Amino acid sequence: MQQYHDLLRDVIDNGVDKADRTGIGTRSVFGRQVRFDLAAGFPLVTTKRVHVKSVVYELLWFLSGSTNNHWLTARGVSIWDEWAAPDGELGPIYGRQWRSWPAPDGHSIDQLAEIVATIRRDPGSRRLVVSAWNPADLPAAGVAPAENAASGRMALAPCHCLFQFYVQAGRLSCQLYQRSADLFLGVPFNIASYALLTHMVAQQCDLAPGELVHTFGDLHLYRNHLTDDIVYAQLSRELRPLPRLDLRRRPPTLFDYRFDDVAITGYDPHPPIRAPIAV
Ligand code: THF
Repeated sequence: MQQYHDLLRDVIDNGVDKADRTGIGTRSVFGRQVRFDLAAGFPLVTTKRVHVKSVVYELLWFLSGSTNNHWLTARGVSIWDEWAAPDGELGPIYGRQWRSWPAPDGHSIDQLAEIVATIRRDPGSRRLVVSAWNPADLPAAGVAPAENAASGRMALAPCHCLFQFYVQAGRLSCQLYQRSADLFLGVPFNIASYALLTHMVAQQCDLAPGELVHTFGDLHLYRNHLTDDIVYAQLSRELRPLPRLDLRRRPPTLFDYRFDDVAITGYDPHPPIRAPIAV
């Protein structure tokens, strides 16, 4: 995960101070790209422990099409608690747009099911794109996330908002465009999540996992993470070997994976580093 450490250094060295929606303030750069060869290991940050259970359940939740935080809390995952309405709703975020994007004529589009079908039928397609950025469902500006969710809008605008698959020589690659990226807390989750999704889609299409290409818009470190016991502590730690990921079973569809299907071995990270999340 040298790439991750290079991004931390890049934002520290080249970032510009910027006020943000949450009021905390960031140091920010615009337009960066890193790539991970999924054959070289599973790209999980090793210089702090990443809570893989939250990553896996969050992805299964997206894949299920659910947008209700109760699904996650029932499984002990609290990473979406800060944004949910009292009934657990987060509005039409990722799960809704991926699995049932509302079409103008009232039917809904299962973007992910169509992607798997298209990769199988026409792997050379240049249209293997999934978008969560649905302008009609974006939150109203200046309204709190839970209030937006309660009124049927997205609690938060999608941060990882578009991804594209690419097949070459029997390998499936994925490129993610992330418009806004919380480098310390969110990005290790986002990398692991899309790496896992790529493994799953590859398995469903009888392909080997290729590369994950991660492209960033506003890449930032929150000011309250730029401290000796958070970001600088992590930068002082030595990288360790990447773990590996195996899918223990091949479920009938992309939507039938279960938590126990995901096996991560050889993960020996440094201890976790706690940091406050910007809401
Ligand atoms: N808001 C902000 N400010 N950053 C984000 O990364 C982010 N997301 C999602 C929506 N809004 C965001 C939520 N994803 C953690 C990790 C990912 C999140 C939210 C929170 C977090 O607190 N991680 C801790 C604890 C892990 C745990 O309890 O499981 C960590 O140490 O990693 C990005 O998509």
